Amino acid sequence: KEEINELLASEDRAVPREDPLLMPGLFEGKNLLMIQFESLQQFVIGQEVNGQEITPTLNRLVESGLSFENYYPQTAEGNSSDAELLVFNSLYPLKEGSTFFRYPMVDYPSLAKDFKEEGYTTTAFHGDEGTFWNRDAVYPSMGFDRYYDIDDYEDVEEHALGMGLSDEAFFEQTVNHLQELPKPYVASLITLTSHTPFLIPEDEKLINTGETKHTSLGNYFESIHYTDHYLGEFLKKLEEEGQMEDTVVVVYGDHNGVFKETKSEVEQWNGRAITEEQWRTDFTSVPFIVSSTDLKKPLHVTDVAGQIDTAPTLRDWFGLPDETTALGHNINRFMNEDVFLLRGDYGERIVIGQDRKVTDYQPGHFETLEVSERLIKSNFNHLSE
Ligand code: GP9
Repeated sequence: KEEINELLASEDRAVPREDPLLMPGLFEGKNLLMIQFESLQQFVIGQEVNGQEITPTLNRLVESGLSFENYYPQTAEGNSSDAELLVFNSLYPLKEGSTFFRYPMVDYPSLAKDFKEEGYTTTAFHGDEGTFWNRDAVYPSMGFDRYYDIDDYEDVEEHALGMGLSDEAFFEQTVNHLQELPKPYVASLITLTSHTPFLIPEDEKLINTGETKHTSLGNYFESIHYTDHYLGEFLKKLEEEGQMEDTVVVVYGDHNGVFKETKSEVEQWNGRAITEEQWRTDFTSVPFIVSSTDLKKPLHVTDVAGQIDTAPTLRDWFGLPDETTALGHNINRFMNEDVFLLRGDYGERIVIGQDRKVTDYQPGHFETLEVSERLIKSNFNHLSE
């Protein structure tokens, strides 16, 4: 433990803020809905294609809530499951393979467990097989009482789309499951339809992407718009049921969906050339948006943050004790001077500073992640049956 603490201290690059972003404990006792939006990237937020908003629902949430513009994914070979690992446990993923498969039953320092201690119901929802990414084995270790996977949803064949259940059916039926949960609850919803290769059937497309139609980028826009639309319907339903007063909604992207191969299409769409550095800083961040009736005015944060910072920050906003191990920083009270990024697709370590410039770039460098591996291994004492 001492060794880990020393390593953590040597990696500390945070500076205290003069004032917290939000009043600590502002959301105490509220339900928390965490929505992990498949392949969602920041560069589509507030943007249009062929004269139409790509993400109208998310744009409205940004206009009324708190949003980060420079929140970076730090996932590795475990892709979406690494995002869950990072966000809920403030641990970096392992450098090789999937953490969820290699360490399914360790005592994760999970946010869900802290909520449970406060009497919350903890539940996860996803429209894929329970075994995918070993989630059915890992979720209990992360403190989730119940995992609703595709087998818990109805008319699955009729609503199959892409890798599993369509997000339309997922959101529609999850509303009913949420109604049954004892409150307060923390619920993790993992969306699926906007997964590569982003193919939405012609009769289910909800946007005409004009000149980008039938390109990789156009397909990406169509599938992001699809999920954004049904997220909007979902939120509307919760609103009608009067659930929003007591619920904080957090939407974040898990990892990138548009990679450098598609850079020329992105350049054509937004009409300007993009340098390598601009690509790394401006086209690899993912949204992190918080919506709550407790937020009386919009707050748009440009500080650099990573998925690793999510759990300690949420603990502060929900007034949970600050005793759980976290490799990230509480962004409510500290600012990162820089953030380590691990990109699974190129295996590179990128450091982006507060000035949003790349301060360090090392292909295939994973040294900082050793801290996580040691931390996870040290938890083997707590292996359950
Ligand atoms: C699978 C889904 C997608 O259940 O979460 O995972 P990904 O392929 O993006 O890691």
